[in-house]
Amino acid sequence: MFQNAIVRTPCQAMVNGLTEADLGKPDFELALAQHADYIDALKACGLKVTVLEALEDYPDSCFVEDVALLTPTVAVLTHPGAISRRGEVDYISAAVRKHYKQVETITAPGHVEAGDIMMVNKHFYIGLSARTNQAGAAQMIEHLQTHGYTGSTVTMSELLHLKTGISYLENNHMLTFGEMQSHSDFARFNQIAVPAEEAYAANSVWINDTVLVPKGFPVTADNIARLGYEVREVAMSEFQKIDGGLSCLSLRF
Ligand code: CIR
Repeated sequence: MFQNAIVRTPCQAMVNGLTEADLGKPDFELALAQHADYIDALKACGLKVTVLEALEDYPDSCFVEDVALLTPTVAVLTHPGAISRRGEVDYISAAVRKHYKQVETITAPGHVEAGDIMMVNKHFYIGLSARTNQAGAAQMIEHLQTHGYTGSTVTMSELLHLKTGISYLENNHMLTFGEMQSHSDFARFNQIAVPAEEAYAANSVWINDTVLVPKGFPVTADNIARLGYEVREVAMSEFQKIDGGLSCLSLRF
């Protein structure tokens, strides 16, 4: 069960966030409203939410999930592959250190963005992407092993981050999209296949037996509800325009 979450208010510069999506520029006011609703959803799941201030110098800084990995006992500050995002790490550090005594770091030439990391019980799957390299993954696995966890790398070629295409919903259930559906690493899980037209919903988040699902993907929402979970939809259109998924907007621990 999770008790806490950390989020960061989107800055006005978020309209210029990194993106490969061809969906136009975000509407900043609508993004703020969607972010507020996201915070409400976290609170409805029973989490105490720390809201950090906007960082105007870092357009993508609302995607806090990428700059730290939080486990039950240790936090690891990452070293993002995206150069424009590296400075975000210093700003998340203080908030993380308030909650964790044990804090490790990833250093160059290692790159890690924690959107590439999926926790399944005490094991962490680490996607090798344009943002997370082998050196970074190796450092991460070493830190995890020091603290009693295990880690392994996952090859991938089509997705921005590992969790863009896969989400663990606990109880052996896993949402999978595209290349993740035929990946041997995940064959043993009960896979809920996300159809191509709902690809964005492959990034959904289990929080204390509620699953947050982006709004507008009814097939996936229904499939998750059928597993017995409470489903809460959250409008994410403005974050989707800059390639941000539901999980990226918070650190949960
Ligand atoms: C980026 O490209 O870094 C941001 N525009 C989106 C980051 C989304 N984070 C994630 O999927 N974990």
